Amino acid sequence: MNSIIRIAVQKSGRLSDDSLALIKECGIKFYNGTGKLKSTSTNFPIEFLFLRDDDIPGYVSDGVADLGIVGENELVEKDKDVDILKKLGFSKCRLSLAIPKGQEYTNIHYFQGKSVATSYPKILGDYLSKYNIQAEIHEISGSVEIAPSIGLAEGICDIVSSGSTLMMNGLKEVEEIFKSEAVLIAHKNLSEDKLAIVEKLLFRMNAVQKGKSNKYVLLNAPNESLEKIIQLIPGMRSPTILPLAQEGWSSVHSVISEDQFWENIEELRAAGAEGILVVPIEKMVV
Ligand code: PRT
Ligand code: ZN
Repeated sequence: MNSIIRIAVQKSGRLSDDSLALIKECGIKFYNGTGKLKSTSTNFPIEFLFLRDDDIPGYVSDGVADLGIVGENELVEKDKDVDILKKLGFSKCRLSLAIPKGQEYTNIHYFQGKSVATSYPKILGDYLSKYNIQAEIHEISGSVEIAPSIGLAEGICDIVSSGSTLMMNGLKEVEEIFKSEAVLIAHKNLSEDKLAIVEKLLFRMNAVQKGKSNKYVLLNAPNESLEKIIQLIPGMRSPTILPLAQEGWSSVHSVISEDQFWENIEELRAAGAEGILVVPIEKMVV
């Protein structure tokens, strides 16, 4: 029988859209109608399990799923033994300690003897014990941010992204204890057959990620500044140079990371580059 791998993705929530978009960008076709718990791709040997994110680390460590996409915060909290294959760059957030806005805060010793509400008792407990702080940890599964205002706890430890939930609840962030993003995880000891499929999937994911972080740049430049411009946008092997119809000018085509582009743009213009076009790249294999 031909091998197939099984990947666990969040059924509905903050990870779902980006997880499925990434898989689609890898050219993998599948149907995920609402309410479906399982689906199989029509053009790649992969099967999907749609689950709550809390269950994904456990399914992957047990081997019910071979792969999973989950937030690092959830993975570390669940403390399951799996391999992290790749950081995926989406669902970025941080796990932070917060206290009522009016309270004065100096350092982590503020929490000595205090009560803190959280859905992440393990990560918080490990962090506090690193600083030898004894605090009472109240584990609650949701709406952590209202705990101080209803008298359940003196502080909270919760996921923060924009910070607006904390602000709306009269809280201020005082310590960042963990940075998180979505990761691709794998069951330990996958068979050779399954590993070969995982390799193919990783190859595609890398091509998609590389494409996203790079741009195709086209610009016009006077021939005397070509040397300088080639230094600024060296490209994959080297840029393509094509003569313009106008004497003494060339069109330069190259690939550059988006960050690098913004860093070099002033120098490119100073060197005489004009008519600069920046075009997205769908996939990139180097
Ligand atoms: O139903 P299921 O159990 O699958 O989902 P869930 O409700 O447990 O998780 P979900 O979908 O809310 O989040 C999934 C993952 O997304 C988390 O484990 C994080 O890795 C990541 N993530 C990224 C976030 C946020 N950003 C986020 N902002 N998870 C939660 N939040 C919440 C946070 O709990 C707080 O209530 O958003 C609020 C804070 O946001 P800001 O922007 O106001 O600071
Ligand atoms: Zn959850």
